[in-house]
Amino acid sequence: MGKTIRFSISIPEELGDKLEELLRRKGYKNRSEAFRDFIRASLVEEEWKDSRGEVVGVLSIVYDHHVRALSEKITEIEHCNLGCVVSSLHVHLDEDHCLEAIVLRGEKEKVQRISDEIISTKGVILGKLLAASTGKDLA
Ligand code: NI
Repeated sequence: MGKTIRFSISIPEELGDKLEELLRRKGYKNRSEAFRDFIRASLVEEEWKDSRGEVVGVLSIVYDHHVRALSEKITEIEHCNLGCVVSSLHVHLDEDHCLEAIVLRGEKEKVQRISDEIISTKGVILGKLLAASTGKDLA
């Protein structure tokens, strides 16, 4: 980590009260840590808006493993995109349902396309792509 800088900011009192309440609810011990996280979250948001760069996403899906050939279809999509699928975690939730967390890394459009392909597969009940980061441009 580089040099640390200090600066002060001015905000309306009401907003300050809301900020304190938010930090308390989220369990932040100090404002600096919260602001570091807020800034990083904005940087990741920007990273995902730029389609040229490399992104990392975590796709979580819940599906019914009784749906015919679904597990095989998901595995097939993963195998067809080896360069982009970094890892996956499988959890047997109950007798019927499975959860998978799939880490995707690559060009945003490709990560999005793979994610959409998996989510839209018949039998996938819930799918959500979390915008993570390579961490490269985050201090
Ligand atoms: Ni399972």
